[in-house]
Amino acid sequence: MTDSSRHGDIHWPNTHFLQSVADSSQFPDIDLPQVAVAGHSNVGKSSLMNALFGRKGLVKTSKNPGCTRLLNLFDVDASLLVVDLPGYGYARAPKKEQKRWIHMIEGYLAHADLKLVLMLLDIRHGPKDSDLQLIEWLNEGGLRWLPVATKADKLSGNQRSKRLQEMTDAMGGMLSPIPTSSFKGTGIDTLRNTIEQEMRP
Ligand SMILES: Nc1nc2c(ncn2[C@@H]2O[C@H](COP(=O)(O)OP(=O)(O)OP(=O)(O)O)[C@@H](O)[C@H]2O)c(=O)[nH]1
Ligand SMILES: [Mg+2]
Repeated sequence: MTDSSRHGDIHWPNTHFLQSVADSSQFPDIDLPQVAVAGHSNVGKSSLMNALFGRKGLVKTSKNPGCTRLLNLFDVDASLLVVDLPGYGYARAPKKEQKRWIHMIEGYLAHADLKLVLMLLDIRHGPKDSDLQLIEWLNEGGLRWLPVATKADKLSGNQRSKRLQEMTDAMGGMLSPIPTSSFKGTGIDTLRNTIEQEMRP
């Protein structure tokens, strides 16, 4: 059985939660390729991970922004480490707390042995200034990132294509977001396959 057929369309069944860490210094010594899931608070990071894993409640989600406050590590088939990051840009969080989050996210991104950052953008609103700042920061650091549009179910087909083009243009025209809906399952297989391709040496 090849790697791609083992993972591919069967929802990464052997996924489990490893641990939560407050910063990169607490990171366990794990020799697996890492994928980080980044994006604005409430953009749908944790929901997208549940969809990718095919497991509804594995990653905690919430309609209140700021649900994920630590780095949560998930092991996929003992061959991939997926890291759920706290969302940034949650305006109502105390300033001190916001700074702590940004510090934690950038500290992790700078030090982790990352293969890929999934940059999640709400198909209706993104990219916001804070997203563009992070993208610039990732580009400067030479980190590989891929845009993923979330909540595609919120728009009709026509609006969706229009927004995807606008998002592509706003990010410099090089990468177009993969449209996804964690609710409907749209784009989830495509994203899973894309991640696997990116992990190949
Ligand atoms: N319509 C729709 N809503 C979604 C989708 N994915 C997530 N949501 C909703 O968006 C809200 C936030 O989802 P989360 O997955 O917790 O978002 P998050 O980015 O992890 O949020 P933080 O941990 O606070 O940064 C919840 O109310 C979800 O139900 C989607 O595909 N479609
Ligand atoms: Mg979350």
